Amino acid sequence: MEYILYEEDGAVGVITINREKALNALNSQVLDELSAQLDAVDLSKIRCLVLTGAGEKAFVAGADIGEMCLLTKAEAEAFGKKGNDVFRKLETFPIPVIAAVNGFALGGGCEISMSCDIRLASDTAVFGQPEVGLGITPGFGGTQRLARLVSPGMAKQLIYTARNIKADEAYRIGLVNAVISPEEGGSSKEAVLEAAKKMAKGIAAQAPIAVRASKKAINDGLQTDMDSAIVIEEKLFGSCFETKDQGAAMSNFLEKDKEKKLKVVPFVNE
Ligand code: DAK
Repeated sequence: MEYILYEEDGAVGVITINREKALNALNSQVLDELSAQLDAVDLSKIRCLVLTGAGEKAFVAGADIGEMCLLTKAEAEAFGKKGNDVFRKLETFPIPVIAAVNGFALGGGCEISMSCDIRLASDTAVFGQPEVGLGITPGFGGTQRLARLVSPGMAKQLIYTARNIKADEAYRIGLVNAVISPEEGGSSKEAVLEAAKKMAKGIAAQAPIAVRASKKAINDGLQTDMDSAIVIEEKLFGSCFETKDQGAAMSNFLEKDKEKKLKVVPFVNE
């Protein structure tokens, strides 16, 4: 692959969008390669993903404006669908995905971060939906995910004004889970990547089927009314009682032997 890097650290996979010269802007090739990389993740081994951008300056500076500039209506719709399909693949990916947002996350960059389960921002991160300044609407789900993630009023303000916001404001409005500052003199990008990997390892240490079921319950439940959502949770909760992890973890808790009680459960993927 030309624009996607992938490495594994134990049960954590790290995907890097690697088009630094164009601030990791999303062209068709990046989107195709990202989709192929997601398909190639070994889910029997990997329990959490981290998504980041190459370099210090940008996570993703948006969809590729050069590629979009001359699109016809039909081509624009096809480009929008290509992005939306990949973003939806990320959003519904069986295991959690953490965005380590190192720098600019504009337009499609903000949108791809919102397709991830959790966003950690470097202290240098900048978020925004500048599309109306380019004569278009957000096209990779921004009108929908931003309104759901923050609030309709705040999403409208950000989208209508095309104003960029810094990491601390993104945190204040609930767009990111945390802002990570480096040690004095350290790299902001390294700090956010390390924090994301650390969180990913913590997630990977939990019962994997229970984590996957929790993601599915939250995602599916948010698409429906509360009565139906609770049934979705009940079914997924019930399914955990067919796993070895549930039996082992609860028995360990009930063990009288303190040593054994505190022992980390070697969760299996079944
Ligand atoms: N696309 C293509 N190239 C980009 C880019 C982008 N979004 N952002 C940056 N680059 C390139 C620059 O052209 C430059 O390339 P060279 O000139 O060196 O060849 C290189 O990256 C470095 O950028 P700058 O020289 O501009 O760097 P600065 O530090 O001066 O400025 C910046 C950094 C992030 C403030 C600036 O690059 C910038 O404003 N970039 C554009 C940000 C932006 O507007 N992003 C939103 C794009 S719109 C849809 C599907 C999707 C979308 C919409 C509809 N459908 C089809 C339905 C999504 C739209 C968007 O994402």
